[in-house]
Amino acid sequence: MSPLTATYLQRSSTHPTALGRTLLSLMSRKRTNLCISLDLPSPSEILRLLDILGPSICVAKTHIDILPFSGAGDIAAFTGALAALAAKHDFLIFEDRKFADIGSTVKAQYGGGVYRIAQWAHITNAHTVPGPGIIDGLKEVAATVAHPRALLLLAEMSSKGSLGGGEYAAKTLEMARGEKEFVMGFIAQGAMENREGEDWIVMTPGVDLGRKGDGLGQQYNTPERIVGEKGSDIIIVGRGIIGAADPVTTAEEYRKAGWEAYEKRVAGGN
Ligand code: 5BU
Repeated sequence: MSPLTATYLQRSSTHPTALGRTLLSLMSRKRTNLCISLDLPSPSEILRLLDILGPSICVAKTHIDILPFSGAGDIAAFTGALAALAAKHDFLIFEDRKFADIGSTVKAQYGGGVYRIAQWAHITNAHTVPGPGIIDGLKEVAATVAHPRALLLLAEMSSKGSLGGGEYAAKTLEMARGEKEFVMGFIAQGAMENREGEDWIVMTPGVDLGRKGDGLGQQYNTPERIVGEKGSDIIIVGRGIIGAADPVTTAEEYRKAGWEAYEKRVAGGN
């Protein structure tokens, strides 16, 4: 059955990556394909929001390097609290790091520095500009961590004038095909080609129920278009929710919109 018409539950028993199976299963259980993007300057505000938004989301996306930590102790306290919330509310953590260097350098960046991303982020992502060595470098670090880790490759970005998509996305797909146990899927604006036995989980940023853009190149589409028509699996929403007067009610609106688009899509295949 095609991943476009199979349910998340069906895919949760067959997905090639351990983390993909975990993710699809919790999405099905919680009835959510919403990833919240927590682009806020305050670690305590992020934790506060996550505790109330936790039931509505499948993934929490961070940009750890926009936070004003004063030392390694602060960072460890924050990532420890993130992990506790992920366990409490049953969601995964995705550090949107967008690695973009040679294998040897990304290995040091993913495993080391002050952030030690591989220790606490279930999922991270990478550009494919450097070629397949970037995947090898990240994979070596992931293999040293006790828990499953997965990578998303950036095939296509949401922003205006992006150089991704088209031939770039096709070449990115070829790179992923050699790495089915670590590469869980893609960041793209819609489904990628799935050959027999493949099941790429696609996460899509640039989602908003009202606005079309942000004046700085971001371009928005609705959950219906992204999940229903274009076949993506997970919507990533930032300012649409964290900028709203009532983030909990608004997150539920996005969760419902994303979920209904998914249900319609899988029903269409039967
Ligand atoms: P927004 O507030 O919903 O526009 O936030 C979108 C988030 O997704 C933000 O953290 C971006 O860094 C991230 N993003 C994106 O907008 N577009 C992309 O193609 C990729 C990431 Br990859």
